[in-house]
Amino acid sequence: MGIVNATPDSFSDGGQHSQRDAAVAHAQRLIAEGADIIDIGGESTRPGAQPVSVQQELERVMPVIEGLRGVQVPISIDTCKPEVMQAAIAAGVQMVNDIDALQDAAAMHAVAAANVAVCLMHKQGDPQTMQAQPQYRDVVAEVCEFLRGRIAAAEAAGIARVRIAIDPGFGFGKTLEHNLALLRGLEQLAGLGVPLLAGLSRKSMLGALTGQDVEHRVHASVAAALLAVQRGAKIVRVHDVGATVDALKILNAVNS
Ligand code: 7PJ
Repeated sequence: MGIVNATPDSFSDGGQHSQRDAAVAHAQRLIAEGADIIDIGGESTRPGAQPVSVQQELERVMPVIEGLRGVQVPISIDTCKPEVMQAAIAAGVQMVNDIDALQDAAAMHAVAAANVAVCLMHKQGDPQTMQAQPQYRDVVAEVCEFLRGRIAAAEAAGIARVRIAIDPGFGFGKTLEHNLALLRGLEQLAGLGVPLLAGLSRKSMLGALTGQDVEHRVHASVAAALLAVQRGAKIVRVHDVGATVDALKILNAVNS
């Protein structure tokens, strides 16, 4: 899954792809490099980021979605807003990536009413405050229980299991130790029986481990993606698609 940020204040792109044409061109490049899904987001969820309005988010993402009409891979919309989900679904996106795991009833309804896939992600707290003091008794068990509950809620709302993926939400209300525990324990999450998505690309935990700033985390990101796939992740959400695809080709060759 290749990341396309349609935000002026994104985690890692520094607003570089905030213009529609740049974002569309970037997505096309990621597809050429081997991305199987393109994930478009219009609200930065970096720690401390401020929320944006529905209108603002629509203005950022819809032109990019429309600019990618006809591409050969499914498009995912990274949003927790039901209005944005609905508009994106109407424009043809095939997946909703909700860092709020459809806890908003209207979001649950928007996905249930459409025939799209969904990624349910765990987080503790909200982007504004989540990194203040994350606490868990047993982070793997708690994330597992949360995701099990969200799968059940989605199924109860009429979303078939085959449409659901889950994600532990690396960096979303987690310390470095929590993130490492989740990566070590990923197989337990993979055991929940739906495809597991892992998003580690360029995240601050990789900066903490390597001392590299966000522009220089490609190698660490590729290593993290490889480790996640080795532990059962079926989808990796990454910025550096070409490098990750090469690494996964080696892993697949060794495993097959
Ligand atoms: C994730 C995400 C993630 C899913 C972001 C960033 C922060 N969606 N959206 N999983 N992270 N499913 O890319 O660094 O880890 S935004």
